Amino acid sequence: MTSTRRLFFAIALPDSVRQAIIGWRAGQFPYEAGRPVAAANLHITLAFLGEVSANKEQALRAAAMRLQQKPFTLALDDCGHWPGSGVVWLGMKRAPRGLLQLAQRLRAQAARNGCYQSPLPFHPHVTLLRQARQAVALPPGAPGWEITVDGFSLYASLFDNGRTRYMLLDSWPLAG
Ligand code: 3AM
Repeated sequence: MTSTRRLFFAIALPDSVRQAIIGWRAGQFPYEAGRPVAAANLHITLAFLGEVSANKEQALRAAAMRLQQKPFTLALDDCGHWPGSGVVWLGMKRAPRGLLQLAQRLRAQAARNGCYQSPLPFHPHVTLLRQARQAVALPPGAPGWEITVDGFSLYASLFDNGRTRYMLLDSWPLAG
């Protein structure tokens, strides 16, 4: 039996922004709104890869290394709720072209390597709360934290002691 890991490509958020987000979140949402995602787990998913074998992981890493793209900035200035998936999220009123391009390239590579990719449109976001299936009073916007994205990362999603934990495996710079 070959072992697999549950992997995804994502943008890591700077520690200062993660801390600012959890401070803001604590003041915006009551306890019963949903289960807060741990500060260490806040990220923007670019491409979910699913259960990946070591061979496939190697191919995906090689593709990530070949990817050439310039850094870009984004502003987390929007907030919303998807009751179906029970997710309250932080996002962007206007996602920068660089972000959409990066995700599109990684998702195309993932699909080429046999990782199923959802046909639903890509909505870049940071998941703030999970299990938020009831109506949630949303703030009118979000403070608009600006982030310079000069790289992207590969994470493994682990489940231990009843908790999901994301382990950073590798990062690649954006330059080109
Ligand atoms: O970035 P967020 O939190 O929205 O929901 C999972 C998380 O997304 C998502 O991948 C990210 C890292 O775990 N995810 C989990 N299973 C998935 C699936 N089958 C999935 N995304 C798409 N298809």
